[in-house]
Amino acid sequence: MQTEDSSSIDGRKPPRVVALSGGVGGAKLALGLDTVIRADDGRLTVAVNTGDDFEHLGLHISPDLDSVVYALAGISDPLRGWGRANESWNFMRALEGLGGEGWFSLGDRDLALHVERSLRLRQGNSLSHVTAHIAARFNVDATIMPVTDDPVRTMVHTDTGILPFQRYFVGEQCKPAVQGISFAGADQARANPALLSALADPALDAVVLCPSNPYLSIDPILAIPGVRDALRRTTAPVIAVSPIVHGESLKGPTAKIMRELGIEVSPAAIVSHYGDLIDAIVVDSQDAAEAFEIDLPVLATNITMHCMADKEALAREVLHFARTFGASHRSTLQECLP
Ligand code: FO1
Repeated sequence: MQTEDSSSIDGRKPPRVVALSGGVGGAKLALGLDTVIRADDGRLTVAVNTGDDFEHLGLHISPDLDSVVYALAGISDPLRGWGRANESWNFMRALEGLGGEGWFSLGDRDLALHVERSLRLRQGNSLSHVTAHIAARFNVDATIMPVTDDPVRTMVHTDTGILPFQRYFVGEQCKPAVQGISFAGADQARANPALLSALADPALDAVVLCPSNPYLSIDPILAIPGVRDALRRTTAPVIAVSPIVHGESLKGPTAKIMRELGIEVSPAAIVSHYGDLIDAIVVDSQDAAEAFEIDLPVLATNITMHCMADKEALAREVLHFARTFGASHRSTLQECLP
């Protein structure tokens, strides 16, 4: 069992970290973690939500995987967060000129990735394999993997009916009121064995739940059989970074969805949503006064990542936080597991 003195975070030995992430918001922290961990010769594994994936124009689109890959490759669009920087839109214009579907925008450079991925999948390669190939082509060091190679599709139950995720998110701009969320295929999906083995690694230093939407982006990961159990059994501290700051979302519709589902919009509600899966939470300094409501170790710091320095600073703080309480807290929990 690890002790604080032998911890590998803060440069004593190369840190090993697993991050669970959705798309744009999670990718920001994943980039900070990657930069900090690489500087220490450590190893980052990012397991990414695939509930947003869909077939579009005959192509397999994996938006969250792509947001993470592009971010870690340093080529993501800095304003949109999704897709590539310096993008051109000739394909979309040409498609619309033909009367084709224009509601989901595929940039020319981005399109190349979807074509190549779809081809490789059709040739029988797994999504993990194809993702690893793409990440390598972009010189990404971190291991980026889909949480499963099997199809899982997030379905948003709204006041206007049940919508596939991208129809709700992009097509309807998240306007319909959410009444529930389900993950088609999750029950039958097999968790990525590489994720399970990374979580079972006794040398793992931390598991970070990125500040992605817990309901739309992290829950589809947790819905895959075996993932919750692996999180409960990992010897590393599991730390969530709050997606809520001062009653609003860091990014996207998290706060809106919480309100629609009748959930108080606060970091404390995020803690109760994750329940016994997490050992600690990182909240924004603006929510520091709420820490007393949370029955877990809380770090209050600046979690709004506006620039690269913010991303790295938050990553450093999360990893330091993991070291300061992690090992002893986790070993106590392990003694309680059957
Ligand atoms: N988001 C949008 O709001 N509009 C789009 O047209 C759009 C296209 C798109 C294409 C490729 C891709 O990888 C992502 C794209 N996204 C778009 C983002 C994506 O829908 C969401 O950010 C995620 O699914 C939520 O995490």
